[in-house]
Amino acid sequence: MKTQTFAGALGAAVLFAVATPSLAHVTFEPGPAAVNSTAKAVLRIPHGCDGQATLKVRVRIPEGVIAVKPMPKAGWALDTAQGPYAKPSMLYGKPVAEGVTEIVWTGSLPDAHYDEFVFQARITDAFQPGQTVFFPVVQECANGQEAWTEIPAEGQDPHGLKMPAPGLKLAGAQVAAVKAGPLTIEEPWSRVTPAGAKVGGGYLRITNTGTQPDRLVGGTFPLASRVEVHEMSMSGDVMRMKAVEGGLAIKPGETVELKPGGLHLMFMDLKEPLKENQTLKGTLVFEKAGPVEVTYTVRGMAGSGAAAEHKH
Ligand SMILES: [Cu+2]
Repeated sequence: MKTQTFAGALGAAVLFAVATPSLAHVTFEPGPAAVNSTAKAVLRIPHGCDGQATLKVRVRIPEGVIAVKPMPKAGWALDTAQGPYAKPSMLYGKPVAEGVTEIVWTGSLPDAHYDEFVFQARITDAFQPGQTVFFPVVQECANGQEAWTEIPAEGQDPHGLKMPAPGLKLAGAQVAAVKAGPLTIEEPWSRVTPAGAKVGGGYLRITNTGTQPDRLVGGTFPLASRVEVHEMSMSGDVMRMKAVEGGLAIKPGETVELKPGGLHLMFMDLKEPLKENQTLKGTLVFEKAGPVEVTYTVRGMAGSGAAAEHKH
């Protein structure tokens, strides 16, 4: 079925990809991916090989990535190579010793066009949170190839590479819950903001394990002039947000979740945009528990919670 092995394609690519002008790279669309979870990978092919149409897109699956399912594409033949993994992984309590090692889409994509190739894959704990998983990709054209197969060494800046393999960035490690007296604060996060945006959102969970109520009355955020607690409310048919008067009550035994589309913190007068994977230390101020330091992780637009943005 296949005309050439991946290794053969790589060898040939060394000969062909010499005088390729530097163009937009083959990359993955940013999206949520994490250790021990299934990621949807959307590979973006922005151009052909030196003006020629792309006839094949080959994606090599790295060790530690299992349960791969490519999405069929109209007009493209889909083929996979299967093989044993160097090290079996556990999936739902069962060892998985083999699976897809390469995906090949065969069709035609003119150089002037752009397209996306999709697969889902489970990222095992062979990877660390915060790491990038690189998938070497070869574009084959009638008379040449583009081999996006360079993987940066640890600590090396991938921007220095000529033909970098596209990578899926894994979410960082979960920050441990913060305790402040009877209050537990979990998973503080924020979201990337577009350039020029004046406000950002802050999300987290607060649980009151004590016997007395407390109130979240404010906080600080390093890039904002002030922090407000907002709630959403309907005004006619329009969802609006407004500051919670007198602070947010956290009753004994209650967990209050601040999330997109609901109660949230609003970081006002942002001095600069929030960037993906940034971590920012801020504080929450409670009436009784006082100020508590929390670290926000900035997630991408597709980050968890984006789906909750729809209006109820
Ligand atoms: Cu708001």
